[in-house]
Amino acid sequence: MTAFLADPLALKEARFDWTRPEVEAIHNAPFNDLMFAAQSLHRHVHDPNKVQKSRLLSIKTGGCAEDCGYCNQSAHFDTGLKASKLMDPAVVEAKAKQAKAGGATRFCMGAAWRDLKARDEPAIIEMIERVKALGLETCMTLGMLEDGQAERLAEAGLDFYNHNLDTSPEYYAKIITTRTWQDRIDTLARVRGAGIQVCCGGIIGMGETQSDRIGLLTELANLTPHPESVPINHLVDVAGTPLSGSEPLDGVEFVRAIATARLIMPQSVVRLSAGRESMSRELQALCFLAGAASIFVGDELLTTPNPELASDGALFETLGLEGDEAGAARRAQAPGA
Ligand code: SAM
Ligand code: DTB
Ligand code: SF4
Repeated sequence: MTAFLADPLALKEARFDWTRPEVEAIHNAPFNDLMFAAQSLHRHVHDPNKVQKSRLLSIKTGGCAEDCGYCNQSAHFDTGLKASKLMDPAVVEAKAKQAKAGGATRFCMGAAWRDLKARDEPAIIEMIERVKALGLETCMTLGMLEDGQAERLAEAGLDFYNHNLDTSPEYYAKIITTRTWQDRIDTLARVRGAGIQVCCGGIIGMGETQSDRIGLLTELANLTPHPESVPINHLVDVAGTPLSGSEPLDGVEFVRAIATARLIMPQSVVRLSAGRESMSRELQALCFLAGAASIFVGDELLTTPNPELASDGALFETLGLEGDEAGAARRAQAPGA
């Protein structure tokens, strides 16, 4: 057995110098060893029966200038999606209230933008203030940020900014050509510099190799400090996008990615994000066992379907899971508080 898995609790001290062969040794360990280690570390650092319910809202849909090969919202592909303008902050607040009433403790707002424009900042700031005032943990994903913008979002009270690395550095250029890997790193540095917590993960099931998945996980784990939040998405297949028709990833391989993320970023909240609509209950249960501690609830992600609230309620009941109100309250305080 790889030495890392023989003593998983030793991994609770975060490291930022992971090599690919080390991450590969964890990822490809015998499945039972990997799962036992991931769950052992998970329950040592996190509450094993708490899974946060998060809710997404598309605050500006479609017509995006970027060409991310997986995305329903890119103007480069004909997916039949109806584009819309930036939502009114009062409408966003009403949606956030509904989300809270449905049990969500985190509200994630996403805009189909390449970057945040100065003219949209006042509305964005008002959204953050209104949602924050409801007592929800707030997250936004608005594309690239310039100097000064992250500071203004932080001042408005934003808890998290989501900006994903998406895939390995080698596979990246096959998925997106309109912005570089370095652009993403620069935006992440601005978010971190402004004191906003970082939400950064990726998508798997895009036809990448196992080595790409290990590469993505290694890059995430070498961000210093680690992202506080690590969404692991499975590709949602959208007809009309270049990645439509990709072979869905084997479930065991998906769970290995979650368990590896859990072990190499011990304090982070690993989130089982997009793609649950096509996962069995048993596969999702394995993801929780591997250390996933959040899901998106509600019947829509940003623009694609997600399981009904009632079926997730039944899943929580079957597995004896509870929401994570205390964790959300803690994370909604300023970082380091
Ligand atoms: N436009 C902004 C950006 O890309 O930075 C924010 C919104 S974008 C939809 C946020 C993330 O959602 C992407 O980085 C990607 O990881 C994820 N995503 C988008 N479409 C997806 C799909 N079809 N399946 C899985 N994840 C997807
Ligand atoms: C993330 O990593 N997953 C969420 C969130 N960040 C913004 C987005 C998933 C989008 C799935 C495709 C859609 O519904 O358009
Ligand atoms: Fe635009 Fe974001 Fe979709 Fe890329 S992922 S096309 S940046 S909305």
